[in-house]
Amino acid sequence: MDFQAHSLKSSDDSSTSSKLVLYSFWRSSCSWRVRFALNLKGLSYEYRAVNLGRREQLSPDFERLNPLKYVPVLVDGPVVVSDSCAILLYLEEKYPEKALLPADLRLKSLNLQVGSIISSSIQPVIMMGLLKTIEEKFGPEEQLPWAQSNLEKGFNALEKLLKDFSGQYALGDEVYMADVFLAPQISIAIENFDTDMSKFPTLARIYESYKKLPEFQASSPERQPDALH
Ligand SMILES: N[C@@H](CCC(=O)N[C@@H](CS)C(=O)NCC(=O)O)C(=O)O
Repeated sequence: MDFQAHSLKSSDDSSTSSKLVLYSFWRSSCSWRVRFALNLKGLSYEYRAVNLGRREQLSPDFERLNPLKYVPVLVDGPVVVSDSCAILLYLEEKYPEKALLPADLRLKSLNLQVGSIISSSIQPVIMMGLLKTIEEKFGPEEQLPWAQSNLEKGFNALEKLLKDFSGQYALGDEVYMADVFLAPQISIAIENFDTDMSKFPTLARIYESYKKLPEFQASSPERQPDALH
């Protein structure tokens, strides 16, 4: 763990190596989005693990990188960006090759809408910290139904939104930013929360396409250096 190296205040630290550094936790879906996008763009990066189980995100050094104390954080030379949405938009501008946002305005806004539904209305209401609070306040048996009902609400909306636009992937036959948000979220819904995907045929179908993508496979939790097998 080395959070110190990037907690420099200087904004003109151009001497810093230009290699991208990603602070990530193997099981974090927000980190997974960024890993998937970096792979799709063919950008190599150094992986720095932040062990959320050991609460390393609360250390003063990490807090200097992200005052909200969440992963992921991306460091690109003097630029430090936290929050997966901000990171993805940063990457899209800085590294426009293999664009994840299409030029067509309608498609672009649908991509942003899918990302926003997942990052604002699904992930925050099923995140580990909140589920722990639910367990403490209402009992362990309340965790799973809470997560499942919130996933179902979000997935119902996504299914309706995407069914007339999807192809091999969420918005046609190209992989876009919507897919970067969807793929980890669907995987987590299935693996961690036993979500019945037969209710969401479009999402279930495109998830089969994601599983075949080498960029997605390489971004999966169990392939990360900090994975506990
Ligand atoms: N909106 C943020 C959310 C980040 C977030 O919730 N990160 C979680 C892991 S997916 C985290 O660091 N949790 C640590 C904690 O709850 O203390 C993003 O998209 O990056």
